Amino acid sequence: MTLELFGHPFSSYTWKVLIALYAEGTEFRFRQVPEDQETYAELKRIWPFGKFPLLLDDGWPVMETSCIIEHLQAHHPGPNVWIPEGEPGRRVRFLDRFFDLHVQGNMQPAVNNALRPEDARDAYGEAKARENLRIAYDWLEANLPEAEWAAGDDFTLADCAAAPALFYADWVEEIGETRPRLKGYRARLLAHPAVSRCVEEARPYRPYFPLGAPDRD
Ligand SMILES: N[C@@H](CCC(=O)N[C@@H](CS)C(=O)NCC(=O)O)C(=O)O
Repeated sequence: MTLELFGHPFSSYTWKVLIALYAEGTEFRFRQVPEDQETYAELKRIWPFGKFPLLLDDGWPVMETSCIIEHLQAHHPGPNVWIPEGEPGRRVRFLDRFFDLHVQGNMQPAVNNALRPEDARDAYGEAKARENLRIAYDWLEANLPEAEWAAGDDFTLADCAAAPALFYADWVEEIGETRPRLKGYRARLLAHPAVSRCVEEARPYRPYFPLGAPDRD
Protein backbone atom coordinates (compact mmCIF):
# COMPACT_ATOMS: atom_id res chain seq x y z
CA MET A 1 0.00 0.00 0.00
CA THR A 2 1.44 3.39 -0.96
CA LEU A 3 -0.20 6.72 -0.39
CA GLU A 4 1.11 9.79 -2.20
CA LEU A 5 -0.22 13.28 -1.61
CA PHE A 6 0.40 16.02 -4.16
CA GLY A 7 0.20 19.42 -2.49
CA HIS A 8 2.01 22.41 -1.08
CA PRO A 9 2.80 23.15 2.60
CA PHE A 10 1.34 26.69 2.33
CA SER A 11 -1.85 25.61 0.54
CA SER A 12 -4.96 25.74 2.69
CA TYR A 13 -6.67 22.80 0.98
CA THR A 14 -3.48 20.74 1.29
CA TRP A 15 -3.59 21.41 5.04
CA LYS A 16 -7.13 20.08 5.21
CA VAL A 17 -5.94 16.62 4.14
CA LEU A 18 -2.56 16.82 5.93
CA ILE A 19 -4.42 17.43 9.20
CA ALA A 20 -6.36 14.18 8.73
CA LEU A 21 -3.20 12.24 7.77
CA TYR A 22 -1.14 13.67 10.65
CA ALA A 23 -3.93 13.12 13.20
CA GLU A 24 -4.12 9.45 12.19
CA GLY A 25 -0.35 8.96 11.97
CA THR A 26 -0.90 7.59 8.45
CA GLU A 27 2.27 7.12 6.40
CA PHE A 28 2.39 8.75 3.00
CA ARG A 29 4.82 10.31 0.53
CA PHE A 30 4.47 14.06 0.05
CA ARG A 31 4.86 15.21 -3.58
CA GLN A 32 5.33 18.99 -3.53
CA VAL A 33 3.82 21.07 -6.33
CA PRO A 34 3.81 23.38 -8.21
CA GLU A 35 7.51 24.40 -8.03
CA ASP A 36 8.80 21.07 -9.33
CA GLN A 37 7.78 21.10 -13.00
CA GLU A 38 7.91 17.33 -13.45
CA THR A 39 5.77 16.60 -10.40
CA TYR A 40 3.31 19.34 -11.41
CA ALA A 41 3.08 17.90 -14.95
CA GLU A 42 2.38 14.48 -13.41
CA LEU A 43 -0.42 15.98 -11.30
CA LYS A 44 -1.91 17.70 -14.36
CA ARG A 45 -1.82 14.48 -16.37
CA ILE A 46 -3.98 12.90 -13.67
CA TRP A 47 -6.16 15.95 -12.93
CA PRO A 48 -6.04 18.47 -15.78
CA PHE A 49 -7.33 21.32 -13.58
CA GLY A 50 -3.98 21.15 -11.78
CA LYS A 51 -5.75 21.63 -8.45
CA PHE A 52 -4.28 20.19 -5.31
CA PRO A 53 -4.18 18.31 -3.08
CA LEU A 54 -4.64 15.03 -4.89
CA LEU A 55 -4.21 11.61 -3.32
CA LEU A 56 -2.84 8.58 -5.12
CA ASP A 57 -3.73 5.36 -3.34
CA ASP A 58 -1.70 2.60 -4.94
CA GLY A 59 -1.94 4.66 -8.13
CA TRP A 60 -5.71 5.25 -7.80
CA PRO A 61 -6.42 9.02 -7.91
CA VAL A 62 -8.75 10.68 -5.41
CA MET A 63 -9.58 14.36 -5.88
CA GLU A 64 -11.39 16.98 -3.77
CA THR A 65 -10.43 17.27 -0.13
CA SER A 66 -13.73 16.14 1.42
CA CYS A 67 -13.72 13.05 -0.83
CA ILE A 68 -10.05 12.37 -0.02
CA ILE A 69 -10.79 12.39 3.72
CA GLU A 70 -13.83 10.20 3.19
CA HIS A 71 -11.60 7.82 1.20
CA LEU A 72 -9.03 7.77 4.02
CA GLN A 73 -11.76 6.92 6.52
CA ALA A 74 -13.02 4.06 4.34
CA HIS A 75 -9.66 2.57 3.32
CA HIS A 76 -7.09 3.71 5.91
CA PRO A 77 -9.06 4.15 9.13
CA GLY A 78 -7.38 5.35 12.31
CA PRO A 79 -8.56 6.55 15.70
CA ASN A 80 -10.60 9.50 14.34
CA VAL A 81 -14.04 9.18 12.80
CA TRP A 82 -14.01 11.95 10.24
CA ILE A 83 -17.65 11.59 9.21
CA PRO A 84 -19.89 9.88 11.76
CA GLU A 85 -23.05 8.01 10.82
CA GLY A 86 -26.51 9.50 10.68
CA GLU A 87 -27.56 12.96 11.81
CA PRO A 88 -24.16 13.91 13.33
CA GLY A 89 -22.56 13.01 10.00
CA ARG A 90 -25.00 15.23 8.14
CA ARG A 91 -24.07 18.12 10.44
CA VAL A 92 -20.36 17.44 9.83
CA ARG A 93 -20.88 17.46 6.05
CA PHE A 94 -22.84 20.71 6.26
CA LEU A 95 -20.11 22.37 8.33
CA ASP A 96 -17.44 21.08 5.95
CA ARG A 97 -19.33 22.78 3.09
CA PHE A 98 -19.75 25.90 5.21
CA PHE A 99 -16.01 26.29 5.86
CA ASP A 100 -15.03 25.54 2.26
CA LEU A 101 -17.67 27.64 0.54
CA HIS A 102 -18.46 30.50 2.91
CA VAL A 103 -15.13 30.96 4.68
CA GLN A 104 -12.44 29.84 2.18
CA GLY A 105 -14.57 30.89 -0.79
CA ASN A 106 -15.03 34.41 0.56
CA MET A 107 -11.40 34.77 1.66
CA GLN A 108 -9.99 33.87 -1.76
CA PRO A 109 -11.10 36.91 -3.85
CA ALA A 110 -8.99 39.32 -1.73
CA VAL A 111 -5.95 37.05 -2.15
CA ASN A 112 -6.60 36.55 -5.88
CA ASN A 113 -6.98 40.30 -6.43
CA ALA A 114 -3.67 41.00 -4.73
CA LEU A 115 -1.98 38.51 -7.07
CA ARG A 116 -3.47 40.04 -10.24
CA PRO A 117 -2.20 42.97 -12.28
CA GLU A 118 -3.92 46.14 -11.05
CA ASP A 119 -6.08 46.56 -14.18
CA ALA A 120 -7.46 43.01 -13.82
CA ARG A 121 -8.66 43.38 -10.22
CA ASP A 122 -12.30 43.13 -9.21
CA ALA A 123 -12.84 45.57 -6.35
CA TYR A 124 -16.61 45.03 -6.27
CA GLY A 125 -16.22 41.22 -6.08
CA GLU A 126 -13.67 41.53 -3.30
CA ALA A 127 -15.84 43.91 -1.24
CA LYS A 128 -18.84 41.59 -1.63
CA ALA A 129 -16.76 38.56 -0.61
CA ARG A 130 -15.39 40.40 2.45
CA GLU A 131 -18.95 41.28 3.44
CA ASN A 132 -19.96 37.62 3.07
CA LEU A 133 -16.92 36.55 5.09
CA ARG A 134 -18.09 38.78 7.96
CA ILE A 135 -21.57 37.22 7.64
CA ALA A 136 -19.94 33.76 7.84
CA TYR A 137 -18.05 34.82 11.00
CA ASP A 138 -21.26 36.11 12.59
CA TRP A 139 -23.09 32.91 11.70
CA LEU A 140 -20.32 30.83 13.30
CA GLU A 141 -20.26 33.06 16.39
CA ALA A 142 -23.98 32.40 16.85
CA ASN A 143 -23.98 28.72 15.87
CA LEU A 144 -20.76 27.09 17.06
CA PRO A 145 -21.53 24.74 19.93
CA GLU A 146 -20.27 25.13 23.50
CA ALA A 147 -18.18 22.00 22.82
CA GLU A 148 -14.51 21.94 21.84
CA TRP A 149 -14.97 21.29 18.13
CA ALA A 150 -17.28 22.47 15.36
CA ALA A 151 -19.68 19.53 15.50
CA GLY A 152 -19.32 18.63 19.18
CA ASP A 153 -16.77 16.77 21.29
CA ASP A 154 -15.04 14.91 18.44
CA PHE A 155 -12.50 16.29 15.98
CA THR A 156 -14.02 15.65 12.55
CA LEU A 157 -13.87 16.51 8.86
CA ALA A 158 -15.52 19.83 9.76
CA ASP A 159 -12.49 20.78 11.88
CA CYS A 160 -10.06 19.69 9.14
CA ALA A 161 -11.87 22.16 6.86
CA ALA A 162 -12.19 24.86 9.52
CA ALA A 163 -8.52 25.02 10.53
CA PRO A 164 -6.97 26.28 7.27
CA ALA A 165 -10.07 28.29 6.37
CA LEU A 166 -10.07 30.26 9.63
CA PHE A 167 -6.28 30.44 9.80
CA TYR A 168 -6.01 32.32 6.50
CA ALA A 169 -9.40 34.10 6.60
CA ASP A 170 -8.32 35.86 9.79
CA TRP A 171 -5.31 37.21 7.90
CA VAL A 172 -7.62 38.69 5.25
CA GLU A 173 -10.40 39.94 7.51
CA GLU A 174 -9.61 39.77 11.22
CA ILE A 175 -12.16 37.86 13.32
CA GLY A 176 -11.58 40.37 16.13
CA GLU A 177 -12.60 40.69 19.74
CA THR A 178 -16.31 41.00 19.00
CA ARG A 179 -16.50 37.27 18.13
CA PRO A 180 -14.95 35.58 21.20
CA ARG A 181 -16.46 32.15 20.53
CA LEU A 182 -15.06 31.99 16.98
CA LYS A 183 -11.71 33.45 18.06
CA GLY A 184 -11.48 30.80 20.80
CA TYR A 185 -12.36 28.02 18.37
CA ARG A 186 -9.62 29.21 15.95
CA ALA A 187 -7.11 29.24 18.83
CA ARG A 188 -8.10 25.68 19.85
CA LEU A 189 -7.69 24.52 16.25
CA LEU A 190 -4.20 26.04 16.02
CA ALA A 191 -3.22 24.28 19.24
CA HIS A 192 -4.22 20.85 17.86
CA PRO A 193 -0.96 18.93 17.19
CA ALA A 194 -1.86 18.07 13.58
CA VAL A 195 -2.78 21.70 12.83
CA SER A 196 0.23 23.22 14.57
CA ARG A 197 2.45 20.89 12.55
CA CYS A 198 0.91 22.36 9.35
CA VAL A 199 1.36 25.91 10.66
CA GLU A 200 5.06 25.26 11.35
CA GLU A 201 5.72 23.50 8.04
CA ALA A 202 4.10 26.43 6.20
CA ARG A 203 5.97 29.14 8.11
CA PRO A 204 8.92 29.41 5.67
CA TYR A 205 6.45 30.18 2.85
CA ARG A 206 4.75 33.15 4.54
CA PRO A 207 6.40 35.65 2.17
CA TYR A 208 4.16 34.07 -0.52
CA PHE A 209 1.09 35.62 1.13
CA PRO A 210 0.36 38.56 -1.15
CA LEU A 211 -1.42 40.72 1.47
CA GLY A 212 1.45 40.37 3.93
CA ALA A 213 1.29 37.79 6.74
CA PRO A 214 0.62 39.29 10.19
CA ASP A 215 2.91 38.17 13.06
CA ARG A 216 0.12 37.13 15.42
CA ASP A 217 0.20 33.37 14.60
N1 LIG B 1 -12.45 22.13 -4.02
C1 LIG B 1 -11.04 21.79 -4.06
C2 LIG B 1 -10.21 23.06 -3.97
C3 LIG B 1 -8.71 22.81 -4.23
C4 LIG B 1 -7.97 24.12 -4.48
O1 LIG B 1 -8.54 25.13 -4.91
N2 LIG B 1 -6.67 24.07 -4.23
C5 LIG B 1 -5.83 25.22 -4.50
C6 LIG B 1 -4.66 25.24 -3.52
S1 LIG B 1 -5.18 25.67 -1.89
C7 LIG B 1 -5.21 25.09 -5.87
O2 LIG B 1 -5.13 24.01 -6.39
N3 LIG B 1 -4.75 26.19 -6.44
C8 LIG B 1 -4.02 26.16 -7.69
C9 LIG B 1 -4.89 26.33 -8.87
O3 LIG B 1 -6.09 26.61 -8.75
O4 LIG B 1 -4.33 26.22 -9.98
C10 LIG B 1 -10.73 20.78 -2.96
O5 LIG B 1 -11.42 20.75 -1.93
O6 LIG B 1 -9.80 19.96 -3.15
